[in-house]
Amino acid sequence: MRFEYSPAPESRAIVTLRDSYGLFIGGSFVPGSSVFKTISPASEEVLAEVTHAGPEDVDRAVAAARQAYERTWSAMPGRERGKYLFRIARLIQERSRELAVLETIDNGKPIRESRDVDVPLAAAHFFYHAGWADKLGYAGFGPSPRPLGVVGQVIPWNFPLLMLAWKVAPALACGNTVVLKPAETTPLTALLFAEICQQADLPPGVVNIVTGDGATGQALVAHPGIDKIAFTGSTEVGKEIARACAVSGKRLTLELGGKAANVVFDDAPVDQAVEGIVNGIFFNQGHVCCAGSRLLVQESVYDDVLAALRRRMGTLRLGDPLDKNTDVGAINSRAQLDKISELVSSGEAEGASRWSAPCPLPDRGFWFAPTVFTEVSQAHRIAREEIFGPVLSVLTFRTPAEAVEKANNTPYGLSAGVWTEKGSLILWMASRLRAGVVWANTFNRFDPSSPFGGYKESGFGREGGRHGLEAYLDVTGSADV
Ligand code: TAP
Repeated sequence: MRFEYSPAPESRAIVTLRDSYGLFIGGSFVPGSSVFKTISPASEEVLAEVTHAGPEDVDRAVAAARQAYERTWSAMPGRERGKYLFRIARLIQERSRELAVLETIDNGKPIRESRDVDVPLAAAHFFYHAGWADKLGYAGFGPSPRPLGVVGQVIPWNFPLLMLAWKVAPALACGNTVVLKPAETTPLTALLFAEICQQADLPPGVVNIVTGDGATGQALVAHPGIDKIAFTGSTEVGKEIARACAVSGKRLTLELGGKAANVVFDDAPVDQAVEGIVNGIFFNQGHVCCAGSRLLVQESVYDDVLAALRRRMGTLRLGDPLDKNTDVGAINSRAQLDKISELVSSGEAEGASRWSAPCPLPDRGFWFAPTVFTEVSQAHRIAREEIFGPVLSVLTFRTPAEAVEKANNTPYGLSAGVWTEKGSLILWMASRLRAGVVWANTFNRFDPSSPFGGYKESGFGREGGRHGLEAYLDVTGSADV
C-alpha cells in the first residue's frame, strides 16, 4: 500500500542568515583574505558569503589559540572547564531547531535527521565530555594527564556540526585549545557554533574557526605552531596529511573512509533486517563513513531479502530536505554527485545489474535516487571503492566463514553489521570482522561514550569514550595506559 503525504515543511524563519561571515579568531568575527559562496544543495540558491582563510589568517588563528592555551585554558581547573562545556551543551539544546534547520539548508540532509540525530548527538558529546573535564585523573592515564596544546582540526561535510562536536568537545575537556576548519561546502553551523561560544562566554581564542577549502586545511596541517592534528575525511587526503605530519613531532589521529559489510544470515527477521539495510545505506544519502554499503546476504534468503528491500526502497520519499516527511535529501555538492554517477556508470559497465527506486527527482539541486546493484563481484569498483552516496552493492555467501572472508576483503575497516537470531554467531562474527565497530541486529548507532574509529585505511585513533580522551592528552610516562 502507498501512503500519500501532504507537504510538511519546517519553517526557515528561525534562521537568520547573514550576508557574509568572517573568520572566528580570538573570540570575534574578523575579515580574511578573500570570500566564497556557500549554496543550498537542494536548490542551488546562494545562502551566504563566507571568508576563505589564507595562510596568514591561519597563522593569526594559531597565535590566538596559543595565547588562550598558555594564559587561560590549560591553567584552568577541570571543573571550571567543565562548566563552559556544560553551558555550550545546553545552548546547543536551546538553539537546536535553529541548528537543525541551518544544517539541513547548508548540507541537504533531511530535517528529520538533523533534528533527531545530528543536533542531539552534538549536544550529547558536549555533555559527556563536560563530565570528564574534572575527572581526567581517574581515566586511567595517570594521576594528572596533561593537555597537548593547540590542536588543528579538519572536518568533512557529511555531519558538519556533529563532526565539530566529536572534535571540539574532547579537545576542550582535556585542556587544549583548537583551530577548526569546517568543509568548504558546509561552513554555516560551525559559524553558528562560534556564536554559541560567544554566548557561553568561552574565553577568546579557546575555539577558533577558519573557513576555507583544502588549501586552508593544508596551511593548518603545515603550521609549526600546532601540536596535534585531528582529521576526518577521505583516505586520500588522510594519507597526504600523514606525510605532511611525518617527523614534525605533531600528534595525529585520522578518521577516514569505509566500505562496511552488512551481513544478513538466513535466520534474521527479514523485515527488521531490511529496515537496518535501508538505514545503513540510505541514512544521510549514504554520505556516511560507516555506511553499510556492501550487503552480504546468505544465499538461501537472497530472493526474499531482495524483494523486501526493493519494496521498501519504493516507499522512500526523496525531495525537499526541510519537509518533515522526507527520507532522502540532496547530494551535498555537484562534485559529489559527479563522483557517485561515475562510480554507478562503472558498475553498469562492469556488468552489475542496477535498480533505482522509481522516485521523481527535483529539477534544481543535486539528487540521486536510492540505488541497489545485484550480480556484483568482489572485483567490481562498486564493491571496492567508497561511493559515499545512496548506492548499495549486494553480494552473497553460503557459510559464516565465507561471509567473514568477503567482509574483510577490503582495504578499509571502519564498521560492520551482523543480522542473526543467534548470539553465539554474533560473537563469532564480531571477533573475526576487522572493523572498529560491529553492530548486531542494528546499524548506525552512535553514543559519545562508545569509542569510534577504524582499522587499516580507515585510519587510526578513536573518538568518543575513555579511549577518545587519550588522543587529546599527553599520556607518555603514564604507567596506567
Ligand atoms: P576530504 O575531501 O578528505 O575533506 C575533508 C576535509 O579536509 C575538508 O574540510 C577538506 O576541505 C579538507 N582538505 C581537503 N584537502 C586537504 C589537504 N590537502 N590538507 C588538509 N585538509 C584538506 O573528505 P570529504 O569528501 O569532505 O568527506 C568525505 C570523506 O570523509 C569520506 O571518505 C568519509 O568516509 C570520510 N569520513 C570519515 C569519518 C570517520 S569518523 N571515519 C566521518 C565522516 C566522514 P574542503 O571541504 O575544502 O575540500
